[in-house]
Amino acid sequence: MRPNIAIIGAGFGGLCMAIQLEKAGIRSYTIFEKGDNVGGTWRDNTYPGAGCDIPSHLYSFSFEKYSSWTRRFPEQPEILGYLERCADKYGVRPRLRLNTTVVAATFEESLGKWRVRTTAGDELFDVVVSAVGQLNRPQLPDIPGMSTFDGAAFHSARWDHSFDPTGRRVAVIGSGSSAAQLIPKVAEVADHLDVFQRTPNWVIPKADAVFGPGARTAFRRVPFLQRAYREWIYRYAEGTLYPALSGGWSSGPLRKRALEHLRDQVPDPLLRAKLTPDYPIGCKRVVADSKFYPALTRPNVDVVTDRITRIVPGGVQTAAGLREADAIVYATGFETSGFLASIQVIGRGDRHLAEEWKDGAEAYLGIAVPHFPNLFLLYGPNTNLGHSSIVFMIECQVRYIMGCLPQLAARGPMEVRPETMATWRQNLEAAMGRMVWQAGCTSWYKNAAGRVTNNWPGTTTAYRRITRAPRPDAFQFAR
Ligand code: N01
Repeated sequence: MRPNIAIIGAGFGGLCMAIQLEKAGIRSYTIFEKGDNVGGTWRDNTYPGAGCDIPSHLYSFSFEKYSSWTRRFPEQPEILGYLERCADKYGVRPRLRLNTTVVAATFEESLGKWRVRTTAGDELFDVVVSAVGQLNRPQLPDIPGMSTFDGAAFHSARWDHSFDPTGRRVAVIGSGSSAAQLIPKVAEVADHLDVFQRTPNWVIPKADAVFGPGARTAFRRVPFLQRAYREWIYRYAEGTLYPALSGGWSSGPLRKRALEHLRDQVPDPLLRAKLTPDYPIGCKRVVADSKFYPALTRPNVDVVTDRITRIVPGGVQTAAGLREADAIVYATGFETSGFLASIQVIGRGDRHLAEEWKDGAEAYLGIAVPHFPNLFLLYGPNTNLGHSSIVFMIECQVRYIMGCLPQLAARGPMEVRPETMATWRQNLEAAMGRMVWQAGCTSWYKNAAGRVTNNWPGTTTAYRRITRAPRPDAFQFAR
């Protein structure tokens, strides 16, 4: 039996799943994509300066290495181009339904199949693979008066390209990774820029570099060189960044490096004080950027730490007074802890995923949920990283799901056992207790109750090991 598979989302995760199915000769799949192109977050985030702080040679599929990356840290158009080429090369486009939003998925017990409801109608599938990502639903703040603002106002992930910041007064609310990338670009052309910072982030330098024609030719002609370079980045992330960003041995040196970076780039002690975090490094996602601090020292830029009280037609009202603005950019992040919240998912016994997850999303290996047979998640709960490439994690998950397909084909719908899940939860909680994310900070790694629902507490090497192949005893089968 060839399972009929619905894939939700055509970003890195959905494309990886589709490509591996193609490679295995399984063409009985459909990718549903709400947007008008592949690319996921790299299609959505087109703000000036958008890019990735994981090196390009690791932030790409292991089976589709690309020798012609033009920079050490890729920018958004180049990543999107890479994903588009992957979709073309592996022939997934004929099975791609663009502009089609999945609104619900219900497991029909009598049929042993999922009924997937999209904006185009209902269809039955044996398997559902969710590849909706963790950073796909922009989060706008809840500030009184937002709708009264007179000028342009938009979220960083919904950049309004009809707005030209040249010579204008711009307010950016938020100072995370997205803000850090767009602020230098906007500051260069704006008349004035106010950066509204609620919490300072730890910022480390980003040692970006251009790969000239010589380097690119060398990577192309000597595949070993490219493999070795990728391996070196991977090992550095695992061996040095992982302990640093999880509260281990190398957090001291990394903290020192961040403070030196601040001292080198921000001469004004008052501004430096505003930008110095008071929580452990790694607790929130560390910003890797070498252009952010210099932008904040420009004469046309102010870092505003006064509490925002409301938005008024002419700008942003703070506890200390009005900051006039022609445009407001909400660089306020994403709704990260809801995972599949935009889709009504109903499993066996009429169980609603939203209800099952009301105290926090969780899944065995981040992939499987009890009572939801043949539903698999990519980049699901507790699989995000602060130190390395999510593409690596996605490849582990796809390989695991590919390993499940023959089992469910032979023995009917498979569902992770509640006792497997309980052991998983216990181990995860024990590991989480050792991580820095629970220290005194707020971050998108946690849900409102403070439970870390997004991050993986181990190394990626450990994750690869435990996801190498599905253990049949972890699951119960219909037959
Ligand atoms: O979002 P964020 P992001 N009033 O959640 C502030 C990846 N990414 O889009 O810290 C005032 O990090 C909030 O303040 P606080 C990367 O994984 C990667 O920047 O909560 N401020 C914070 O400053 C990243 O971590 C890259 O106090 C409010 C900001 O908004 C993730 O995406 C580039 C507020 C949100 O920061 C998300 O990054 C871009 C309010 N009501 C993104 N609400 C790279 O590879 C929120 N804030 C470099």
